[in-house]
Amino acid sequence: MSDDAPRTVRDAAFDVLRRRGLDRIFANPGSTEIRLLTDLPDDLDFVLALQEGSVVGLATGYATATDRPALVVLHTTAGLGNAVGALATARMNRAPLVVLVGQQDRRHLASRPFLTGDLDGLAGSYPVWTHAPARPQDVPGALDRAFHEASTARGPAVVAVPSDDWDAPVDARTLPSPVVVRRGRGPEPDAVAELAAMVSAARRPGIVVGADADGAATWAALVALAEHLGAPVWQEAFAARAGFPQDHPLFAGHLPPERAALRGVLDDHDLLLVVGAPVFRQYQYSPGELVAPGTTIALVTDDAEDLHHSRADLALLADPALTVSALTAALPPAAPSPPSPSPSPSPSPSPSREGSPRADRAAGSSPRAPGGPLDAPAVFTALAARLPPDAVVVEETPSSRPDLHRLVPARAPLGFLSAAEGGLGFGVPAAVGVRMGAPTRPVVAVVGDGSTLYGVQALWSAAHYGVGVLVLVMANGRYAIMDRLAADAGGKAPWPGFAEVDVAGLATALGCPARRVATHGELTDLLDDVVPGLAERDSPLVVVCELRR
Ligand SMILES: Cc1ncc(C[n+]2csc(CCOP(=O)(O)OP(=O)(O)O)c2C)c(N)n1
Ligand SMILES: [Mg+2]
Repeated sequence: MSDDAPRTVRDAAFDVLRRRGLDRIFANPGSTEIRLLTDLPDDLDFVLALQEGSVVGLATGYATATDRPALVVLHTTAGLGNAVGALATARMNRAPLVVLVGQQDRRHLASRPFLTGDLDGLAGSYPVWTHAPARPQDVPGALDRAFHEASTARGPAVVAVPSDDWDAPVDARTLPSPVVVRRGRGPEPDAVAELAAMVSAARRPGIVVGADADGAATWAALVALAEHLGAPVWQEAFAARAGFPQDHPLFAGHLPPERAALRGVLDDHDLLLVVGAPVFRQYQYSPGELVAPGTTIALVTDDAEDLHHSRADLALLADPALTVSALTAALPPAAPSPPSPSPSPSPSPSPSREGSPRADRAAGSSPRAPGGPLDAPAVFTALAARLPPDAVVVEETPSSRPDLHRLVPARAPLGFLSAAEGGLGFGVPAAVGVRMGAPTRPVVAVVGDGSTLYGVQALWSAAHYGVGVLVLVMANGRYAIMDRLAADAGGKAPWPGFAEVDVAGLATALGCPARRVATHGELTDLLDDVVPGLAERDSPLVVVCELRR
């Protein structure tokens, strides 16, 4: 060991963090992390959130926007326990996180002191890796491995570190982990040929894209393929991200999350090529097959979990962009007059079906009286008319999500983001984290009033750290979607509304500027004022849209 070797486990751990670009610590601190966090070196940023769901939500947004692992520090059982729902979302959203959880001092863990954490298994199977280093000297290597685990499996990797480990001397510089990792991602040529034969044989192929197709390279590859085939492109139901430019003429809308409707939308097609999505994401159960008999399904995904539970005739586990590009190159040249991109309103499905957004989009844009009351379509139409194409819309507005999909198309990669499994409390913190990670992109969170309350502390972080995110709160004073589900079930909901909750007041109390708008004119005036400056904003703004009740 040379003279300049790190002296302590803490020094060596910081070197690992620096080397891996984990230079921003999203945290809520406790006594078990004091030795780690006190006198943090200047080149490591600390970002406080006031509850662990928001800590992890911020980090998830940040990791998503930067496309790199983000670092989270949580406080033993209480911190990790509070964070579990958000860690599950990070896993489902494929957000790589290195999660360091503080533990009591090793030297008396056996006698179960105050703040001992029974951490093993606390987050269930949601982490991609969970580890308690055997010795203090193993901590730096464990953090390096957590970085690799999080990157490869795309989810949270959890390392529990006892509080006394940080001061222990290090005994070696060489970590038991690779310095550089290059992941093989491309498809096998034979597999591409097999897929190309299947696609060429199809009379009328359709394409379904999912959250794992979100990225510039995959979008470009899918546009080229869709145009080559003249095939319509649907977005998977309840997607966390957009897999295709939703203003493209071949975009056919969002698939319904239920089998009978799904069969109706897709029944024209003898082949479905699914890219970066499970086959198919369902919500409410309905009986029957996913697709009509005789429909062939090919799946291209780099997510083994999705692949393993997907119904498919052929599945390729490989990078979607590389595979789709290779597929297009392997297809015969397009016919001289291919089916041209369908003119508006929609390619194949009839306007009454899900999957034909543009007709509805047009309907939603009818002029509104300036003094007229607000409803969700009015808010989304006004927003869509003003948003620049590179805007990021973070969604958590359960009863009006379909309206948002119809009226606000994602026009750039990362143009749309939501929680993949529907756990509320993601929207506000994730939007703040996205804006931290993509500081030049306009970021708008569109959140229900109930949803806002699950992650409301993140507004303090946004205000404190000068994060210029716009949060549009759809204030209907209740859990509208839950009320609707209870009514559909033919019964009476026992939960009350919460119209007296003053979300703008809460935001202000957290140090976050807030406004209320109740008419169309108030909304459009405010959006005209705020949206053009979104890319440059350095403070958050909450706009509570008081919807007609
Ligand atoms: C953490 C969590 N708790 C509860 C739920 C169940 N849930 C789904 S939607 C919803 C109500 C959302 O209310 P709000 O954000 O006001 O949207 P609205 O339905 O009014 O559009 C609830 C409680 C959930 N998805 N996640
Ligand atoms: Mg509501």
